[in-house]
Amino acid sequence: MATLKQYDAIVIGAGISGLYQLYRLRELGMKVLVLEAGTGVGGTWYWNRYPGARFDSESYSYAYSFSEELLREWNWSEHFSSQPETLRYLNYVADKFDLRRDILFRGRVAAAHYRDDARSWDVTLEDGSQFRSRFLITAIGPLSAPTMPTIPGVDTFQGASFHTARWPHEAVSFEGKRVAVIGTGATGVQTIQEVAKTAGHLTVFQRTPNWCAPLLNSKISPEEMTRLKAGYKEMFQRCQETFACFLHTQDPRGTFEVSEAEREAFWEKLYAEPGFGIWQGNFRDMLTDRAANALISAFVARKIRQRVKDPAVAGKLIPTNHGFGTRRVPLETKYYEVYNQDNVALVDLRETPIERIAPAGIKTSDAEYPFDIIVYATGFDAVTGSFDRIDIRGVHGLRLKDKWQAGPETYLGVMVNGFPNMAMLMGPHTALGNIPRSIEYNVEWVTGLLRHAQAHGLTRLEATEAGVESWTDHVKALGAGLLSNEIDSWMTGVNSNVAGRQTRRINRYSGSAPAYRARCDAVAAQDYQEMALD
Ligand code: NA7
Repeated sequence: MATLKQYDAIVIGAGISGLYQLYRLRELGMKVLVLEAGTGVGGTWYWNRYPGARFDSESYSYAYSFSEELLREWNWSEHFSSQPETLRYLNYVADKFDLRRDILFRGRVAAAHYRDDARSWDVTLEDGSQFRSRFLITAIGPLSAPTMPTIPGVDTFQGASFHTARWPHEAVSFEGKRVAVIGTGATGVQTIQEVAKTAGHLTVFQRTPNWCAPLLNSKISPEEMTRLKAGYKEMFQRCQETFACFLHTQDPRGTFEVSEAEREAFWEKLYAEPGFGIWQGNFRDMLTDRAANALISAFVARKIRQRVKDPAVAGKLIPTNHGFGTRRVPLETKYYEVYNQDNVALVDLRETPIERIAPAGIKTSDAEYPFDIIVYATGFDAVTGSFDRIDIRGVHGLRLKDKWQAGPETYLGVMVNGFPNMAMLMGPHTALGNIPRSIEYNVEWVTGLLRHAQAHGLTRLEATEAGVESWTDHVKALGAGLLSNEIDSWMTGVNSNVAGRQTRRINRYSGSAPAYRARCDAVAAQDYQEMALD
């Protein structure tokens, strides 16, 4: 063990959070190593190269805000950036701040074990190499453990098949091909509308329709970019003030406080505006009041019926088991119109479930469909899945996966009792929302904690049991009354393809981002007295 390479901090993951954490820890003069499974930086935007992948948040609101110079230098070409451009941006950031020299690529972490005698973490890669570090920071993302469906025969298919989050680096052509897409979440929707443009024939296998709304993306002219840059300060300030750090935030009015005509006009306006406004900027009671939710759902259902020519197909595309906004709203670009195309068919798996994947295609309860390509847009083992993949052990060898068996328990979404010197970025029970905004705050808070440790010679930082209990209770209480917590989705931790993930749990902090920051700021202002520091 004496030969282990020693670091002050090891960060797992070189996505948006890992890159920024490295930048900040360097400022503390720390010796930092970032371990990254991929061959490049970018995390989510490195892995998710599927056709049509792009932001649903405004590009500029999603960018890093910490460097004036970076903000001045980088120009976005579209209001909602595509994956290739976003990946270029993150590479630009890595180059600009010379981050690569502390990143080990192809370094997938298999295990991280805390050793109380050394007050350090021993980190082991899949290839067996080992490192030791005082602090361990997980920057592994809430949506980074892809899950394949547990349909029999998946391995027997003889054509090409891809999970959207493991898309090859080379372009895949759909020209003249018979293509299947399984899954109609935010990823499936983006994939379907893109693949439909060129596929010989596309068959969409839908188990649960989602409520989608128009993205209304457009190009940014150089003049507009100049104007946007001039307004960056106010824009980032607004993101700090809104509920979930988006440019959009709840309308203070209740659904029934306005006349029917006003309501309709408001919804028409939101439906015609780019981005998440219709989800994040709707009436304040939309996600808590059943009658209010039913009304907006009926409005969006009417839109779907207007856009899809065949009423039977439209009917299949309208969700019946959940209301608008209670799952993540996929933003779309002519998604519904895809079903008016001659080369696209929709298979409703509630009527005819998939029985198996066959060597030549997909067999449902009533037909066999031959395919050249199958795309699995089947999602992720969300929030805790990326932790479960790593053998993380704390004091006395306690496994994090076991500790969280009944659901995650954290202190501020950042620390876990029994796992000293480990901090999580975008972990369970932290404020997510517009992710980079939340990431910057998370990173700065963790950096503040480590700065405090440095200044006071502290070598063991741990959340107390009481601190964890109080935060976990708080997060659960915040979730009470939210219609989204009554629905199966990745947000409630349900994944039909993962053992033990069939029941809903509270996976996310659902309070406001400003309230989250106020709570964390208060802890820091009191020198982290709530924690066990030594
Ligand atoms: P999601 O939103 O979890 O969607 C996964 C989709 O795959 C969803 O439509 C599922 O249907 C479907 N699915 C999963 N397993 C199966 C099987 N076995 N058979 C048929 N259909 C299946 O993941 P996304 O990648 O779209 O998006 C995740 C988030 O990433 C997104 O919200 C953004 O925030 C970024 P189901 O609804 O479970 O019936």
